[in-house]
Amino acid sequence: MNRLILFLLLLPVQILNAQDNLSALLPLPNHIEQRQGSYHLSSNVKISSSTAELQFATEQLQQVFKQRFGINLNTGENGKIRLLLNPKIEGDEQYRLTVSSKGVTIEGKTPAGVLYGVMTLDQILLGDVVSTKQGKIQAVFIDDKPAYAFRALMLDPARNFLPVNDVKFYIDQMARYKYNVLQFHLTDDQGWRVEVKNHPKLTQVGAFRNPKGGVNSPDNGYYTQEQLKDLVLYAKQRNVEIIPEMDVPGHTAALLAAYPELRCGFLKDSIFDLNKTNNVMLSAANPKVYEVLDDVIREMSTIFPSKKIHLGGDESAIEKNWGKSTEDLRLMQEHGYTKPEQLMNIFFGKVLASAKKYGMHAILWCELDNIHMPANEYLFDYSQDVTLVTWRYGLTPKCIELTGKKKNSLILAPGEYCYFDYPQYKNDLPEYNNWGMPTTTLKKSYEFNPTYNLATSETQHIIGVMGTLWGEAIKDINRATYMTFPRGLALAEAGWTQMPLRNWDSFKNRLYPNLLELTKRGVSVRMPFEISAK
Ligand code: TNX
Repeated sequence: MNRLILFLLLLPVQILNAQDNLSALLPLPNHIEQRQGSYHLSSNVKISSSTAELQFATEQLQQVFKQRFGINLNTGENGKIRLLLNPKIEGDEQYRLTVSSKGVTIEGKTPAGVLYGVMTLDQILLGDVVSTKQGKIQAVFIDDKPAYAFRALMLDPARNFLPVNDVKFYIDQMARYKYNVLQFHLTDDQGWRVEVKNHPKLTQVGAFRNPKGGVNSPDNGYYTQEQLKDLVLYAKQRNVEIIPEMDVPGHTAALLAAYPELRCGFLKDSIFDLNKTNNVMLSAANPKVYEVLDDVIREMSTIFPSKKIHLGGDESAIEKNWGKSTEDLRLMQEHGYTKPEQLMNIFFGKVLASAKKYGMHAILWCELDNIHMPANEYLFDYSQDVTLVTWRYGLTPKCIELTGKKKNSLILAPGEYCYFDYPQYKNDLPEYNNWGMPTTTLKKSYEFNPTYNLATSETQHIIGVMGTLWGEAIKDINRATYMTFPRGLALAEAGWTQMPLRNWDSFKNRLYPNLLELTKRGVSVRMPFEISAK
């Protein structure tokens, strides 16, 4: 390990408390070298960028100088502040930031890397109040790249709709902390939030669960395809990829409110409403189900260029729905199945074939069989090309082991660390949610170790982490950011910074300037008073 980093790690907490150029870095960069001297800024200094692809990063940098030093810097040739694409840099999100007495250089292999260098420079200035006031930047060399390629937050506008501008606001905050994926939970029992041109009732019926509420009610609303395309571009500029989620075959009351004929046969005559039940399921035996889902996936593939789609697969009430109708029983007999759970193989066999047909890579919530069947097995035989997300409380180690054996890529969203709908502090309003979830304190979130102390060979299939903000009690964007921050800052560091460099006391200190900065930007955050109390 670099001796300087080791030195930094051993610095007593009091010294880290001092405001300097490292005191607001979050997530902590993986390689930092403090250097002698500083760069003195003057207002006639220019910013030079090596290509037009760096325009967005350049504009962001101009804003940084404006905000931190109060000066407007022009762009031009031979500037002392340089943004460069450097093909010799290895990682797609890697950046090198060099500040010396001669100037500032930020290099990356891609515009995303350069943008991350700009974000880090901004945090250097945020932390180093004294130098910034004197119009200078302390010399430093940072060569940084993420621990994990997939660093996601999940928003759930299915439960309570979030207008498009609020989602953009959320993406802005994500990007500052180097999150690069927004998983967008667009459908659930409480709402279908995405326009599907071939099946307009999905939104006409499924997006308006409160007819009296009007368009400003969080109960109602959906995104048009045009809005989503615009959102995708907005996110891409900030190196955030949007992955849509259509949750099937459970969590489908909104879909079934629009097209009740797709319900599984057994429940044909039962009464249910949009929002009122979460036990309904799509039929596995009705060919129309697959036609509709094929259309949905095809239309999504034209909106989301990342070509990834999350298809749910969680919490299906199989025992209440499947394996009872004559159609289901016939299907089971045909395939020699003895358990209704096995119909999942048919269901996802078809749905995943649609994803493949449209060039989309599928992601599913991992259901371990110990919920429905004997322990230590998958609920059904996920094909190897599916990426799974582990989420159930306490089951992640088992899921890491099983996905490793079966060779599925894995995203970690364990309930005990990554569920940001859970309260942050006991009995602390407005943490209240009505399904009585356990408390996940900031400290607990920070303790998340994505390697689970396993050998590298056992964790190589882990591609990253995800914080999930389930939306049952998230009525608006202020509540969304309040529940996300600061825990989302802890998770940002779990996704970016190598475990040996992570340290709770250091994080605690770097947190405060960032919470203040978020607040200044109009982001509602929770002040974690319990950790500041002596
Ligand atoms: C379980 S986590 C769900 C969500 C709920 C959440 C509430 C998962 C894959 N499914 O539908 O919103 O619990 O915490």
